[in-house]
Amino acid sequence: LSADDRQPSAIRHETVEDIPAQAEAIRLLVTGHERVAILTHSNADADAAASALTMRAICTFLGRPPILTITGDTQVPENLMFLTDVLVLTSDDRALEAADLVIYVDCAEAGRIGPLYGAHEAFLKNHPATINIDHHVTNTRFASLNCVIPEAAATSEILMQMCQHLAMPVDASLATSLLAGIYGDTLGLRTPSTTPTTMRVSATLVEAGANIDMVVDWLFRVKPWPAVRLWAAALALADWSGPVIWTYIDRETLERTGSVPSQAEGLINFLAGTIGARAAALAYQETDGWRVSLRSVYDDVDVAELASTYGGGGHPRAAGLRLAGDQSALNEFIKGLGETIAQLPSSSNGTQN
Ligand SMILES: [Mn+2]
Repeated sequence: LSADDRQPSAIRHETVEDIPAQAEAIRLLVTGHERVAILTHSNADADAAASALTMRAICTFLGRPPILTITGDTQVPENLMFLTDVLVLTSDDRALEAADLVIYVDCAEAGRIGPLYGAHEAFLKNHPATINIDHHVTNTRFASLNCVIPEAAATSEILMQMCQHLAMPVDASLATSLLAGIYGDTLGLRTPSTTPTTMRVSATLVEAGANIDMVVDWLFRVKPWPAVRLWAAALALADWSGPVIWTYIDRETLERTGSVPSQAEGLINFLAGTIGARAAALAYQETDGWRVSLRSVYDDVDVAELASTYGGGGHPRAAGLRLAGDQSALNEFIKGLGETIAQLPSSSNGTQN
């Protein structure tokens, strides 16, 4: 496969060079409407939360304070509580259908907003004015205005550049949120997705007063005791399927350890660093099946492509999918995944991360 075959959508996405024109188009759309709703994905991470908060600040700056800023979750994860104004993120969607402009941030597809997509599917699908700002290469370009920049390491990286083009002041607390968004998606500027632009934008945020200590503490160091117990339980179940190292978190484990799925954040990257692994998988049990996260260790394993054969998506080295069924369905999927990856040729330039 050529690079183009592997990423057929890359050609028609936007680039960093498009940001000034995109910022202007977004300004016109926002000021041309009265009731803006901002949506980000469920299982909100730092980039999702920071992007939603920043988009809210942009709309407010443009004279259109949003009627609501929604994440599909019922509660904001504890480790994101340090973000200023994070509690404006709500799962209360009662006012959603009053919105005349709907803005999605950090969502590869509209359905990523979680269960509330199903609850408002007709409204969202047929909405005449929608904006989609994202950095996932698998983005389905579902909105009337799409700003999808896969070369950006985080949606927060795109939004900071938007703020600059809109001449919007970014104070220290918003800068801290944006830096948290970038640090969250790049593990502190350490992933291969980190570019010189990512670093320049981060530097600008530090100049604006972003608190690096606070971001690093809350994203990478501080954790509650139930998270430690969850890691212990999940690591005790870690196993191999060919060159894939994997584990799972079922509902019983969450109950016994008093933890929530977001507390497993970082676990899959920890597993993926195991010598001998070409990929890692972490499955979370949900009410009707499993949500499976995939990471690849080598450039020659494209987990976004593997995930897309199961209706999922993501980045070449970090992707996810949903699986119906019980433990045996998961075991069967993992067995097949191990066999598939074992058959992929190893490239000579594959480097272990
Ligand atoms: Mn992101």
